[in-house]
Amino acid sequence: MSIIPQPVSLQVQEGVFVIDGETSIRLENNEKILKPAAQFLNAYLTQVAGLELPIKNRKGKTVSFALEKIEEIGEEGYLLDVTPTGIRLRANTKAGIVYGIQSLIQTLPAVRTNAVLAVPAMAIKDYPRLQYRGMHLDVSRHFFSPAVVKQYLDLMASYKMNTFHWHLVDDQGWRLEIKKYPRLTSVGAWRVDQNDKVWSDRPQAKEGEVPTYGGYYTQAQVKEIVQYAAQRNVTVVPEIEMPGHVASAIAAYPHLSCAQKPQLPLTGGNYTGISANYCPGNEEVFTFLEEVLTEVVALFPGQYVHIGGDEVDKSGWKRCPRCQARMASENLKNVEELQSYFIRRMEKYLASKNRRIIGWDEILEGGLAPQATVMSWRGETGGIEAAKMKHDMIMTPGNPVYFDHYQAGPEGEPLAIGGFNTLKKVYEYEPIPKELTPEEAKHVLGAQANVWTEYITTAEHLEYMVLPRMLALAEVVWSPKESKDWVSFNQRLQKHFRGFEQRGLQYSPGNYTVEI
Ligand code: TNX
Repeated sequence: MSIIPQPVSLQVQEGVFVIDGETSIRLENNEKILKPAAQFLNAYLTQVAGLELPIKNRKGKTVSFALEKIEEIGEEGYLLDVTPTGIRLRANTKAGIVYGIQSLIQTLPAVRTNAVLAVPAMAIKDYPRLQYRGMHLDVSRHFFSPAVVKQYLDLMASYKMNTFHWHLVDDQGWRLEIKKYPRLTSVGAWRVDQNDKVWSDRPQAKEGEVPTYGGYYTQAQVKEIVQYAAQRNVTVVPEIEMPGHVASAIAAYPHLSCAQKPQLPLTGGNYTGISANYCPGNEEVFTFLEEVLTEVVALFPGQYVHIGGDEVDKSGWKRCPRCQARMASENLKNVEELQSYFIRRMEKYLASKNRRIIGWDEILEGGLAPQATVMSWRGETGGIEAAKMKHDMIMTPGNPVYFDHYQAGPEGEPLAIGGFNTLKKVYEYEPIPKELTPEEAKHVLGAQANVWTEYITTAEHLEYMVLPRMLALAEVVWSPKESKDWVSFNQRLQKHFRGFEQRGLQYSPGNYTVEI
């Protein structure tokens, strides 16, 4: 059996169960909840075998689903029993059923064939180690269509990753339709670089240059994607960057920056300085963001909104009279505290909408907002500090879970941002730091890989950066720590590689062999 991530327990037994035209799906209870899961399985069977199993309460050859109270497997776990006479899948929730189906699917062909669908008899008991199993995607530096996003979600879901961090805002493009502020997408989603293949160091467009590259998601598309994700037990966390990394918003609405000057069109370049930041001295900025966030929370039902907070060049705030006035009136000692003031106001606003914030670890500087969850990217230090302060946190250290970094080479590899995160390094990653007491460790919600796309321009390149490293991360966050086994993982990986080939998915094949 080549299931990834490795289940908590799996016993292979004698014989097989054959799924064929005589097989039906039986919903033992909770029909309304379980029917979409049955349809999900059917969609796969149709794809690989042209089969659609009737969903009815028939005896005989059945794949049966039931929701039951089963203490030991928790919210997302499942029990999957395959015998020569039938398949039975049980869980506490629909999420568990969907994960059981994903494991079942991994025993079936990857593409349409004439092969008999023979599932080996087995008993699986399975549940995740960590509750936050994330994949991030930067759609600002390069835009990826809704179809590509859905494929990304499919890949995530196949490996039981449950949180999609959608980096919708950055300097190089605002990608989310906001009805109240149409220029965010009519202006902020487009840039001038004719050559969108590589990261450019050129922040300024020339007078008269015309934006031609970009794109954005309409609210209708976002709703569909959020629903698509939910069917696969994936929660979408939108990231609305602030107060920095927002040259796109400033290009659309220049009055939101301290300089308040009209901007040249956007480029794909690397932005610094006040033309990339909101002005924390300006009340209009807060009104703007509250109105934007009102539309955001209406689109994304998950509990979290990511408010960014990373890499803000705050030097301009020192020279901005309104920022100085704000600091005086709020009794703020420095610009770090000014950023903290900004984030706290946003946290308060989002709390009034029943949402919690996540921010990059810079939000620790100048004082952490009271309920904030910290995403630790500059190593693990920020995350450790947050956990010690009894704040939830998510581990996303650049080393080893930035998937925009090289995984092999660099010879023969596509141009990447630097760093060297091999498959083995990802596999060996341990997200719970030794420095934490068991009580503090409870604040480690999980881990996430970040995929920044300065150099990633196509769906194929994106697949290549994510496959197979995401599979290693999936095993890190799902499987019991004690069952980690690099050799077994590599053996199981081979079947997944064949599946990627059959589906025409790009992946990095050789990066691990040198290290075994
Ligand atoms: C830093 S990671 C950034 C991103 C870049 C990335 C490149 C983080 C919170 N900010 O804006 O894309 O480095 O690896």
